[in-house]
Amino acid sequence: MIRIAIQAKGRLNEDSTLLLQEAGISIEESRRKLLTRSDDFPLEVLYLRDDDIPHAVAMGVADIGIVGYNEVAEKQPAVEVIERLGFGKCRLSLAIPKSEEYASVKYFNGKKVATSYPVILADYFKKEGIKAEIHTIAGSVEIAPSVGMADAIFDIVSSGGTLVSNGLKEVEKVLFSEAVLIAGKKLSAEKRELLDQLLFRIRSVERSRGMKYVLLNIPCDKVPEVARLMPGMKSPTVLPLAQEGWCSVHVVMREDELWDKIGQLKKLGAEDILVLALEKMIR
Ligand code: PRT
Ligand code: ZN
Repeated sequence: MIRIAIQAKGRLNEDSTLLLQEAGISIEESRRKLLTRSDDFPLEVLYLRDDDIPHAVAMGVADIGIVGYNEVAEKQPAVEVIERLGFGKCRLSLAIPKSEEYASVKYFNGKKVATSYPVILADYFKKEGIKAEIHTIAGSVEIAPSVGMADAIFDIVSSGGTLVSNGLKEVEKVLFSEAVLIAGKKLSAEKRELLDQLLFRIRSVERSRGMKYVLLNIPCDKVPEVARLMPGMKSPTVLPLAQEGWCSVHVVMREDELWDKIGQLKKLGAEDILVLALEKMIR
């Protein structure tokens, strides 16, 4: 049995649950408690606040966890970062009132900066040789300058909308973050084995992200050119159509590359291009 800690409520909860589900591990919503067992994998899910996850994993209360990298960087728990998970993307940035002039990070010398991430910020200022006052607050960091509590803030930014609506501008991007899978450093051999199985499944899901299964019809004499354009995983699957001289080509490819290639495919005479969702790529 392996125990994973995920966020109980908040921005990472839905994507964390979805990732487990896509990896074939279902947790019934109706049975959701603080601790829930999955029916189809020897896994328990512990629902916690994101702030508590790094420590819970370091202490062995949970064996593994899904949490924002920003929390790991701030709390510096004794855990291993096993895998970046590609969701919950954001950055930790310095922001100042938009009317202020800004030339370089030296701006922050002698300034008072409000944040919930004092460790990361102190590290950054030290590296940059800046002497500033760090004022730690738990929430609503973005209003600190307008109420006279600080000159600047250091906070999480994703779209930037919150900064704009508080009359602030982003001037330094300090740390890029996304959800990560973390693990305790002293897992038993049995738990390691389960972690490896879980990781194998997660990677198969991740590999299929942004990938599509594409089918198209093409005159058979054009197949070699299509194969050059879209090599697929090994090479495309080619099947004859009932209509003589025509073939069906099947290939797995990145969706963003597909749009670049549609024009060339059309020129080669491709017809009836079908783009299907891909759930998993197991290697
Ligand atoms: O209750 P609990 O303590 O578990 O949750 P929480 O409220 O502390 O965290 P939550 O759910 O807000 O965020 C969890 C994790 O999501 C964070 O630790 C980050 O790793 C990640 N994440 C991704 C974000 C954002 N994007 C984000 N935009 N966390 C917070 N924000 C906030 C930010 O603080 C700011 O107030 O959203 C605002 C900025 O958003 P924009 O889009 O206006 O720039
Ligand atoms: Zn939190």
